Amino acid sequence: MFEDTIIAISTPPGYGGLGVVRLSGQDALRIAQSFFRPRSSQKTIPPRRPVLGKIYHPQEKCFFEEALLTYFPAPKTYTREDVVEISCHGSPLLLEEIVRLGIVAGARLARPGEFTLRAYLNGRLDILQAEAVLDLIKASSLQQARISFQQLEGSLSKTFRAVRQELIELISLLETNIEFPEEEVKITPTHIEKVLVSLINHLQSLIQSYALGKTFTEGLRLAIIGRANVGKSTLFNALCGEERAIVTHLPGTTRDYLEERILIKNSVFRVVDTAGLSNASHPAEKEGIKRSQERAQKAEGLLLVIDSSEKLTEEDRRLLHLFREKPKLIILNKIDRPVKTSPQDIQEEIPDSEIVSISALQGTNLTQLKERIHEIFVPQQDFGQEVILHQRQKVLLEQIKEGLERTRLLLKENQSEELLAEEIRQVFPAINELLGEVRTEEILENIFNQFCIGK
Ligand SMILES: Nc1nc2c(ncn2[C@@H]2O[C@H](COP(=O)(O)OP(=O)(O)OP(=O)(O)O)[C@@H](O)[C@H]2O)c(=O)[nH]1
Ligand SMILES: [Mg+2]
Repeated sequence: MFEDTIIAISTPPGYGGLGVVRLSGQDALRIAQSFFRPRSSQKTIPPRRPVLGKIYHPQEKCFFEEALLTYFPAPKTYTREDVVEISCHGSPLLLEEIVRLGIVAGARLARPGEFTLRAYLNGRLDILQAEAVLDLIKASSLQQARISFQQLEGSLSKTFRAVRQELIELISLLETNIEFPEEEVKITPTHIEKVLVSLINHLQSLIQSYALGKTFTEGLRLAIIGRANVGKSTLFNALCGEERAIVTHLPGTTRDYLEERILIKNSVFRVVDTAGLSNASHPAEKEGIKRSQERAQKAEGLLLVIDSSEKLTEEDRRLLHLFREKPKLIILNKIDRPVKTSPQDIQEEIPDSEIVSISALQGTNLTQLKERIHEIFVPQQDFGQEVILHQRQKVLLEQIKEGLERTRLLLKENQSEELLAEEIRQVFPAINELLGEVRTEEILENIFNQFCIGK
């Protein structure tokens, strides 16, 4: 429990019909009563019931606002501490004056996210639920709100705890073998392999769901790359439905990247136009190319544009082989002209590549292109409630999965059970961090600094 009592305006800045000031901490009620006078003659404030009253200014000795006060005694509150909510007119001046009176009476101004931080530190929410609070406030689609709400109710925490439980069981299986080597109960490597594979698949599905999660939140980033003059900016404009980027017949037109949000079948994408990746001479062009490469690196998917009216160049080939780990759609552009590079030519270079032929200039096959974008970059499976919305979670899940894959390799090499168990133990810090059970200042700061004051 914390010594001090915090106070903040919990409604957004600006004028509104209503505004709410919230206090949390052991002195919440005493502090509120220093400036709040109930209308009726009642002496005590009943819990969880709004009480009508007036705000009194002790220094100016006057009443200046009418308000409703609700007192929520600990521990059944958002922060598990005593909480008082004062709702009055949504005037920034009045609300700030109430906060000031609270501070005079001994409260401290809350930092961003501090109410939720207390809820977390007092064990009311785990870290995944705290993240879900933020997601819910910032939800950019109803789908995201639905998922965040389920996660706030603990769905994701339950999933991750189950994963941890399975790991613990796996270790105890291995330990049974270590302790009773000659018993009948001996667990076979096939069985261990089965448990490992099922866990790895589950983790893989969680990791993949991040791409779906992104299309509900800020949008999945797709970088349009390709050598100069192949029609990247023309395609970018066609996808955005407006003339956003400058197009000329000269190579090296785009020098800085541009980004736009587009919606395909309810999924949000952030399409990035980049500078043509080629040998540039002008310093601005060089810098543009460097930034383009960084953008491509950061993107979740790539749209690689190739000019089908020209023969494949060395540069095209290099780009085809670049970023092999990223999902990529190859776009053969300018099919309104005689074709010199066909889908077959690309398949010969990279078998099984995803290709679509278009004319960005004339708008040919754009609908088909959008459908392919959706198919390739948005995972099509149904993840149910298990959708990851945070990179933090994805990175930790990847670490856990890698650890299990190493364990699987050791199993294949017929290594001892001790070694396998040891390898699995290595992933526990990651899963505990995922659940917020190891606290580092850095994680807490990263998460709670994204909150607004008053939440
Ligand atoms: N015929 C034809 N011309 C096209 C097509 N798409 C783009 N172009 C033309 O190709 C030229 C280059 O187009 P941009 O969109 O500027 O190409 P870019 O890849 O962005 O070029 P940089 O920014 O210099 O890397 C322009 O003259 C476009 O009009 C197409 O589908 N067909
Ligand atoms: Mg361009």
